[in-house]
Amino acid sequence: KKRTFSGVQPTGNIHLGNYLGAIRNWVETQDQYDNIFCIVDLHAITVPIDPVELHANTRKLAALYLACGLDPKHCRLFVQSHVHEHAELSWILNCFTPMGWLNRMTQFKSKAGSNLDSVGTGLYCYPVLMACDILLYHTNYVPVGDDQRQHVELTRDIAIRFNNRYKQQIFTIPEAQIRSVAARIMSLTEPTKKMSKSDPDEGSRISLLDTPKAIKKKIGRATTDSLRLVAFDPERPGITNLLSIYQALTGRSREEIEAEFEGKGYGEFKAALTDCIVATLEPIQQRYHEYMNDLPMLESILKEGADRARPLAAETVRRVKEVVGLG
Ligand code: AQP
Repeated sequence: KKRTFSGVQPTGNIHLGNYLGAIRNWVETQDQYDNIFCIVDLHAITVPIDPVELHANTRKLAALYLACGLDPKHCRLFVQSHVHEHAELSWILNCFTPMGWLNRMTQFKSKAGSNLDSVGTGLYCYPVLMACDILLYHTNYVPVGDDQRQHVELTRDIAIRFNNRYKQQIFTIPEAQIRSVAARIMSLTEPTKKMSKSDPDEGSRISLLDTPKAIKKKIGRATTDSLRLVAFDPERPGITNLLSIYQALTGRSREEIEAEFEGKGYGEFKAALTDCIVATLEPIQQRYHEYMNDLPMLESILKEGADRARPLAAETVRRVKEVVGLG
């Protein structure tokens, strides 16, 4: 079987963008691949984060992975910092990655802004750590949202450069797997920005743990426009974003959806969208609480996942150190 690797940062409550752009796709194809899914806590410390919150978020995210349908029988599911080879390979590959390549990464530019005196160098080197996550496991496919396309390209470039330098196929060259629907869910309040966990405005995203009341309120307040026409239109990012969420959740085509709401107003569409989101999230939330009520079981799933991932990572690091001349 081909191998997939992907992860989410435990930086807060995961949202519909993370679910539709990434996790749901992992669940759908988990029978087809040899899967490795990680909670990337080393990535989470590239920005300031409270230690108690980080620890709790890591368990919550594990419970959400399982609640969304990831099955430990079909995947190695673990916490990145439990397999120390991620950090070890990261130092080595940092030494091989030109700064010019990292200077082009748009995520660093948008997250660091003009605060170069205060952001840590970890934020700058974040894409190299992500490359290590992927390359450690000879990953073939990386199922991610559209915002991660550039980082997967960089991973390929690093792998090719390293293989060429040592004239050996040390790393497998991975490919990004990005769906055409819901690859980039936008903020509900500012639909030209992507929906993000770190947006200070709670109203900008639907968290997977939001109550039906909160969902109704957020969708009700979501930015649209004055045209009152329920149709996909790149010139109208607000309504198009809401329609894309509806499309992803219902699996219907754009034409079917536009026909369904022909002659109807935004109120009617928003009510249907709210019902659809609530119906999707209710069973996930129920299972989430069941997992959170059995933390020892959750810990044992994560331990087993790390124990099954570590030998693969250790073998890659062993080969890398050998060709580099370390040890
Ligand atoms: N808005 C989005 N639409 C579709 N996919 C998305 N993803 C993130 N936002 C969207 C995908 O979710 C996976 C995990 O993302 P992450 O936690 O590693 O970090 P991120 O991309 O930086 O996501 P956030 O929510 O914006 O987190 P913060 O605010 O903490 O940085 C990835 O596959 C990503 O593509």
